[in-house]
Amino acid sequence: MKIIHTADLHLGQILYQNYDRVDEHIHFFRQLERWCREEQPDALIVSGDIFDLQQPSAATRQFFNERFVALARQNPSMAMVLIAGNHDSASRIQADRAVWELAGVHLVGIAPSADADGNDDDWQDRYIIRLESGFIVALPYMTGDRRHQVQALLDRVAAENPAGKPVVLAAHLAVTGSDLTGHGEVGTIRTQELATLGSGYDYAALGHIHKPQTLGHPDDALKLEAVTYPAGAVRYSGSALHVSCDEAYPHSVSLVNLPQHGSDVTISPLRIEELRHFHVLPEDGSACTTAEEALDAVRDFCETGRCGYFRLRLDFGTLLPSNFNQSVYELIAAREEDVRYNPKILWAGETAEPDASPEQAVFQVAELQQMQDPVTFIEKTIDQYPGLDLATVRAAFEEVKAEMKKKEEA
Ligand SMILES: [Mn+2]
Repeated sequence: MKIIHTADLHLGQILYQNYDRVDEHIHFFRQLERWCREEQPDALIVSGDIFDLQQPSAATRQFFNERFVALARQNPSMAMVLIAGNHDSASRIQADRAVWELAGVHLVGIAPSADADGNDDDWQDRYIIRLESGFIVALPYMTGDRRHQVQALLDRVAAENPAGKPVVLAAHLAVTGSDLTGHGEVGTIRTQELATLGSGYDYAALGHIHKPQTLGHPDDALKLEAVTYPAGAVRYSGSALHVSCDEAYPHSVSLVNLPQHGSDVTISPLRIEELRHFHVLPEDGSACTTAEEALDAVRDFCETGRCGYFRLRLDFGTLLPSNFNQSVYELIAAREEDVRYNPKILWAGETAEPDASPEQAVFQVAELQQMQDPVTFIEKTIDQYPGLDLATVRAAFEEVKAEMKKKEEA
């Protein structure tokens, strides 16, 4: 069995409130299509976070439809398995399942419930994809521990598999002990023990962590040659694009060869060439100490024909005029297709926190969804609103709340 494993496409992502990434995604899909054509895998697995938002725009949905229909047409014998990640709407992904089955694309959106009975075939069939070449157990993002359900699925596959075909598990989660470098949710990210994925698979095709890595083999993380592991290998393919500028390591999709159940697994990373790189200016690792110096660095970047995303590294003591960002946007205006600005400054110097980064999310999506009080949100993001008086905001919200209560009672 041969699979291509990718994850975390984040289709529809808008970066820095400003930049559409559709051309970068087109560039990614061209490479993916070429790899599928050349390698003729039995299956293409997308391990969650297909979309960046729960309700992607019509244009983003159209993009998804066109790209996956093109892949299906090009590779009629290749199965595709796509699971929902935490960024996706489980029910929306699930809702499209029946239509996509016609094209050989298996969408799995909704996770098994905690009380799903291990012996009821009906629920199990939603998560087991039976191919000529092997089995894929496809688990979308799960908010609770589902180890009993996962093991029940793997046990059922084992019972159906006297021929010893390879078994692949697809899932979207952060496994304890994985390398979260550059991941936007470090510090707040919830990890789960690998044991919750049960046993009986030959390869676990994971999504959620954007850095490519095979669990338990940190030295292999950025290798681009084929590496063979004993059965039971667990890998994050990594995201399709650099989702933030903290992810400046090479990205890849994983080509995986599984001869049979229980035998060694060979993983070959296929390096993704990105359309736009991420840069920090100045590129020599130093920090600018004046606004003029920073603007010169931007001008130099533009005039030397460089392209990609950039952010500036400034000394912590640097004073910036209030129209600084405006000046940067004016400098890059003539090259807006190629040069893109991340306005969050990287502050260098004694008071700067080494781990603080603008892409570091303050919340997990789930946390945000559960957040009831807007003041909680403002409190947690207070550093983004310089000059905002929290006491006044609190008082204003109290006033609104009181007013709404009055209306309800009326
Ligand atoms: Mn994710």
